[in-house]
Amino acid sequence: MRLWGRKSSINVQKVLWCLDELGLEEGKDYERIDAGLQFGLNRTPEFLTLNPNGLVPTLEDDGITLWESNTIMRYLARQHDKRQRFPADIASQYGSEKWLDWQLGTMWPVLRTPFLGLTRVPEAERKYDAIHKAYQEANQLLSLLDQTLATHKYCSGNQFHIGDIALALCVGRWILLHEAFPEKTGPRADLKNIDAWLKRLESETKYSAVAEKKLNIIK
Ligand SMILES: N[C@@H](CCC(=O)N[C@@H](CS)C(=O)NCC(=O)O)C(=O)O
Repeated sequence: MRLWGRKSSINVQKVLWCLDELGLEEGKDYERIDAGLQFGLNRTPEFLTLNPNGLVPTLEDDGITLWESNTIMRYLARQHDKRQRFPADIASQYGSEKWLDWQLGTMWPVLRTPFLGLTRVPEAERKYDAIHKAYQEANQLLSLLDQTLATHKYCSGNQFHIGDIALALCVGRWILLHEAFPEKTGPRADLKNIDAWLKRLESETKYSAVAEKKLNIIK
């Protein structure tokens, strides 16, 4: 198995965390090639035949080439979950699916404005009104997750699933953005169930191995 992608990417981190949960190790069970941002490689003709988007992560496994981080996690959970790390019952599985789509289709499109705006866009070009507005919208959206976590240990029930991986990495960036740029984001919502869920992820899963401790800011 070969994974293309730099470790600092949220979408690569999803796959790394998922591989870790499945007990698959870099160098033993899969090879990882740094690609994207400072490492380049993702626009080479070789890479574009694997992933015409020129984005990471991209996974090659047993003649199958996949891109889209959430799809890669779904594939890994179906194909490589020998120890039943992720529950396969229909309620847990589709509970997780729902949040995976929400993370990609609803949450990240909002959070990417402050994230890219404050970490990748040069300072002179930053649109601070849009950044502030989107961060406040992210507060509202995450209150929906917080409500679910009031009655569930994890996003799809009482067992950890790949939906939690996608969500937690978004939530981690939401926290770090406010820590690094409080005056630009405006207040961060106080969401106690999310706080408790993050602590649970730290103690019961491999979250800490991939979680960013500080924002990766490209000047
Ligand atoms: N929807 C895709 C998005 C992939 C994506 O945007 N990847 C970013 C990194 S998070 C990328 O490759 N950026 C170009 C680069 O790193 O050079 C997924 O979930 O995998």
